[in-house]
Amino acid sequence: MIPRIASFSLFVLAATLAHAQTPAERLYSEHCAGCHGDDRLGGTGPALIPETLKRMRGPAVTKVITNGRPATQMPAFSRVMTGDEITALEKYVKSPLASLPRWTVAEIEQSRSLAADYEPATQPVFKADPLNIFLVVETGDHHVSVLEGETFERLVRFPTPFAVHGGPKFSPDGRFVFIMSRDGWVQKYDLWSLKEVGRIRAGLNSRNIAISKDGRWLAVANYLPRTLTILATGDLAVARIFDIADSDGQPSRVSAVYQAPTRDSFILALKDVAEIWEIATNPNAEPVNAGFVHSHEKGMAEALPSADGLFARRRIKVSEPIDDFFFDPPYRHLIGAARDGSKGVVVNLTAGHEIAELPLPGMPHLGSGISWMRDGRRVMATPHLREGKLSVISVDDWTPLATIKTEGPGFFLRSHENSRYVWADVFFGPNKDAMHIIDKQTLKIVKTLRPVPGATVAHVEFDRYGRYALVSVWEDDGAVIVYDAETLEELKRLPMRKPSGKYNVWNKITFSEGTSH
Ligand code: DHE
Repeated sequence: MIPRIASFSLFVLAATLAHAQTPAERLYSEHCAGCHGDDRLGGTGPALIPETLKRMRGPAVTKVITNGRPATQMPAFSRVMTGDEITALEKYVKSPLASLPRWTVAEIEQSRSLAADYEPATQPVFKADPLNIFLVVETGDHHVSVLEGETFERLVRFPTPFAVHGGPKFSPDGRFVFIMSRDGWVQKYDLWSLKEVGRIRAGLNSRNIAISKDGRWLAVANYLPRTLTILATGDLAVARIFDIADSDGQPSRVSAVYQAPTRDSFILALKDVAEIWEIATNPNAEPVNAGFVHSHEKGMAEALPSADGLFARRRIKVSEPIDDFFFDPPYRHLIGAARDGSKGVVVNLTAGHEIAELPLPGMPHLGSGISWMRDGRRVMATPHLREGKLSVISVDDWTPLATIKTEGPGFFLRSHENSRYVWADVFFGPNKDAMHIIDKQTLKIVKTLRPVPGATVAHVEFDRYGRYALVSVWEDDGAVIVYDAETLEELKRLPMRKPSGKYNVWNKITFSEGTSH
């Protein structure tokens, strides 16, 4: 038996060792924690965790530590740290957190701030059609530019939280927009008064957001913690938090959340478990009667006050985890991608089970899928992240119809009801400067644009009438190029800081078939 005094010393030694900082942790505490948080979960600076940093590929993190970030408070550390220290620090911030962090309702509520100077306008403060304006996310310096849809004049340029990801979501009347960052911040912006309304940190590492059909609720899909946060859109207050776990209690990240307008529900893609969740956003939603389990069931998280009967949830069991969903226009079916990137799985949402499998090798990016009518049949197309091709599929019977060879793997596809063409980028590889224009009927590439040789050219958005197509030159000193969507001639070039997605209010609120939702 160990004498008491010795066991006490061993305890102290173990405790000391447990808290002894490595050199990299010491560097972090000394130089980074003040802005990025003791726990690396962010403060005035962004979270420094692999979930956030993995989108910075190659030596990007080393470069930021060494040189700082222009026009931000991030200083250059090249004079303060040696090269080896910077490498050790980079390794540390890219290492996983020791345990899964919590982010309670109280902490979320504490992060909520509403702008003191915000006054709602009674009409738009500009003359242009408020339903035809564009939002351009400029990831180079974390801003959004708001453009008129006729003249492409910039109405305003406002700062966003760090690293916006996914499409902003608009209230059904197009008046407000909600923007989410990878660090879980949700910003509400009034597109009539051109003023920020407020913001809240709904998660610690988040994927995307969806707004309910009636515009009252905003769902935030989180990786950290393993939750879905539902906010009231009016004042951004927390309405409900769901802990995400399958029926055996296995927790899961939420890959994405989508609005299913015809079903009055949110559909959740889960990363780690073989289930899809549907959450009703209206107590009278048709799916509520189709096997929903009420939300006070065991396993549901903190049940916060909200209107009775809201947010009833249904689990749809699938044979393996699937995510990255494409929905058919009536939202009766979805196709999800299997994890190994070899096939698509079709799920009938009404019946609540899988009905077909499609061979889709090369990692289909179904979230970018769009659909249109061809020879009297509805077809959908999806790019692939690992192969230079687009797959075209019949939505009537889920059979592959054609493969269109491209100059490399693409990320985004776009069209419009009034356009003859599909625009497909080549995001990856040496031909990232190419933009293919594809005839929707012949499925042939009719033109390949190369507006800035060598630069990444990606993501397209149309105006509400389908007359213009806006393309991003996805570089720090980049641009948005406005094309005539019929003649394919360049009309205007607007300088922008690494513009990524562009979003036309009308196309988004009407769920245009040419856009991803
Ligand atoms: Fe995205 C949308 C997932 C990497 C830019 N991306 C989406 C959506 C999902 C998704 C589920 C749909 C959400 C929505 O709009 O509501 N993205 C993923 C990934 O899993 C992936 C491959 C890895 C990851 O790191 O998360 C990924 N995405 C990227 C990027 O590296 C991109 C190019 C740059 C960036 O900003 O991080 C990128 N994703 C975008 C954009 C959209 C998007 C611009 C909105 C597209 C739209 O037109 O609606």
